[in-house]
Amino acid sequence: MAAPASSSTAANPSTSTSASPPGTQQPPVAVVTIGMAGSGKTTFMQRINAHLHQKQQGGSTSAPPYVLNLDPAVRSVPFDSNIDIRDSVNYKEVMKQYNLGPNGGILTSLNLFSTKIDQVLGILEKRCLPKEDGKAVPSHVLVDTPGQIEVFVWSASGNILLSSLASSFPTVIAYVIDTPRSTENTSTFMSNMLYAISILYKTKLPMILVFNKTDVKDESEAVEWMRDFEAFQTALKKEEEEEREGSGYMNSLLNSMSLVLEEFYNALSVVGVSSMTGEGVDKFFEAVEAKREEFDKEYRPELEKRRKEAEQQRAELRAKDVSRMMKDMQVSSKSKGTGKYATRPAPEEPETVSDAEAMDEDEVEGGLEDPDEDDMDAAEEEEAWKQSMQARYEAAVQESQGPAATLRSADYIKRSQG
Ligand SMILES: Nc1nc2c(ncn2[C@@H]2O[C@H](COP(=O)(O)OP(=O)(O)OP(=O)(O)O)[C@@H](O)[C@H]2O)c(=O)[nH]1
Ligand SMILES: [Mg+2]
Repeated sequence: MAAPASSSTAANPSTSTSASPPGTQQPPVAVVTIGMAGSGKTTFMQRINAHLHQKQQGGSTSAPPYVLNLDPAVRSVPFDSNIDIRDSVNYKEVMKQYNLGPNGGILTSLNLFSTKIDQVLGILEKRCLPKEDGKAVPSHVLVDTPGQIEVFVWSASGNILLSSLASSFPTVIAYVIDTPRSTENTSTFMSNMLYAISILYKTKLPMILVFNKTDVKDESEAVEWMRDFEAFQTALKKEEEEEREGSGYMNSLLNSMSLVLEEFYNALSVVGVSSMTGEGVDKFFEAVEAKREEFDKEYRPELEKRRKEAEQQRAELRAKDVSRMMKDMQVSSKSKGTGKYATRPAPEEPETVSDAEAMDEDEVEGGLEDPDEDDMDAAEEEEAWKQSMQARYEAAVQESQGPAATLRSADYIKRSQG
């Protein structure tokens, strides 16, 4: 069992003190299965779900896994899911209503679902994060995704769903590969690896390569091609000789790729699994625990850094907005006759002739004023006006942030006016 998470987000109370026994307070790991169509994601989900249920019945202190199905197009899922995209979005209706094809339908369904991400996260956090009462929480949140990888990984909604999940839970990608299919030849293998890299870089989450269907063909050849550059070159040469076709440029490309990919392979965990027989599932969970630690050590600080940067950018934007608004208000106040251009009240209309005479006298008395003194007054008044407007604006902004902030800004206004 891995050590408890070393750091946690605000939404993650794993570090809070609680009466529950140590070890049960770890937040669950979210395992997101991604992979090409038919690679066996759903069957794999079913297998790991069954494995965790079995463990739980065997006396594990964790609650059963929490399961999410994000594939809107699947007819039936062979496991009980706690949250199912199909409960909130009808894929066929979406296709009909928006006049879309299958991929557009999946994309739009995901988009519609991602608008509810706050509710989904709310439920997940309520059900899965450790609480003060020490009630058992699941050790894993399992997520199944549609086979159209590009629709899930490259869409804005996929990004929202993944990053939201990763902001609350340590999140690991299980990239499921159809082993017999992908080791058919070197170019299929390389294409699959390139796809995995692009997902690794896009999601920036720890990844486990799950070579599935090992009951048909085991993962040893694939692992050899990854770990031993020469073995891959040998396989490539063999294919070249067998085909005797002029695929020269492809081979040299594959050759150079295999050299470049060494770095990438080092970042990955690799396991061979048969979702059919259950072989290798224990190894998979060992890899998940290792990746959970990696997430806490490397990915979470990076996520925090990105979040802080985004917050700072927002603050800077807000500051710019304030100064632009202050300028706007000055301009509009000039045209409305307030501010520096209206330091004196407009003269009242005389009601009687004697009033008019008295006003004339006043004007003569005050007619010649010291220009410097006049400027000083205007500058001071402008400054006071600016301060008061700034205070009012800040008060308005803070008002939306709660009563305590409003009290503080009310004080400030009093002080700046008094
Ligand atoms: N022999 C064998 N077949 C498997 C294994 N895992 C999955 N399959 C088969 O592969 C086919 C596809 O499996 P799914 O689990 O539906 O694959 P998927 O990736 O969820 O498919 P999409 O969601 O449509 O992308 C099915 O016929 C499964 O029975 C395995 O470990 N061994
Ligand atoms: Mg599936």
